[in-house]
Amino acid sequence: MDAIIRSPDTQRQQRIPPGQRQTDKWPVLHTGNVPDIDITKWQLRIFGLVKKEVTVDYSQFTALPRVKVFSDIHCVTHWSRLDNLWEGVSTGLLRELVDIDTKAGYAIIHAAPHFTTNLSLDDFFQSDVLFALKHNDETISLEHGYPVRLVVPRLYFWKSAKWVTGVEFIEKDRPGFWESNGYHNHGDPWKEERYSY
Ligand SMILES: Nc1nc2c(c(=O)[nH]1)N[C@H]1C(S)=C(S)[C@@H](COP(=O)(O)O)O[C@H]1N2
Ligand SMILES: [Mo]
Repeated sequence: MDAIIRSPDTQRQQRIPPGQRQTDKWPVLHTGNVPDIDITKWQLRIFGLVKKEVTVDYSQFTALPRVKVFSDIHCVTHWSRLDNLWEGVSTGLLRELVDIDTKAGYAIIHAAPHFTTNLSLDDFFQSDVLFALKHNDETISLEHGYPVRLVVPRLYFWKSAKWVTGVEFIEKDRPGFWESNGYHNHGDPWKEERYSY
């Protein structure tokens, strides 16, 4: 594995964005129930504006090359958790699995149970964005998104979908679950892009 990728927020002098408080705990937040995961049936489907869609199972996914990312978590509910070490598969690796249409501008992340979130391809393919399998050297727990959660360090944590099942490439932006329910479409914590009203 290559060197640890340091998310830019961890290099700031002042690491706590406006309106946030630091916590050492890691709260659990989501809509709906924690899903039942049968790892023998888990799949990641990469579809939409791609030449040929691809589905990988858990053993194929865990055999992909990995990266480590060091990042801070900023939740829109005002807590920030610093110094997280993630291990998993870089979103950039998807470009080797599928041929993405040049018309694609956005990615919709699909997750259990019936969760979605939207990202511009610019945000989705930042070098510190990954599909995490581990947090601080331990397998991600079920409540935090086992087997695979997206981690988007530069945006509020609701973009970091737990229990990921698919990535859909689309041309025009489409709000996801929280983005349709009052959260900001983008979610930059340094600009306090919290809500859309
Ligand atoms: N599948 C799924 N992922 C999700 C959510 C959800 O409701 N479903 N909620 C998001 C929100 S609002 C937050 S704040 C973070 C919380 O992650 P944590 O429970 O690991 O702290 O997960 C995000 N990912
Ligand atoms: Mo949240």
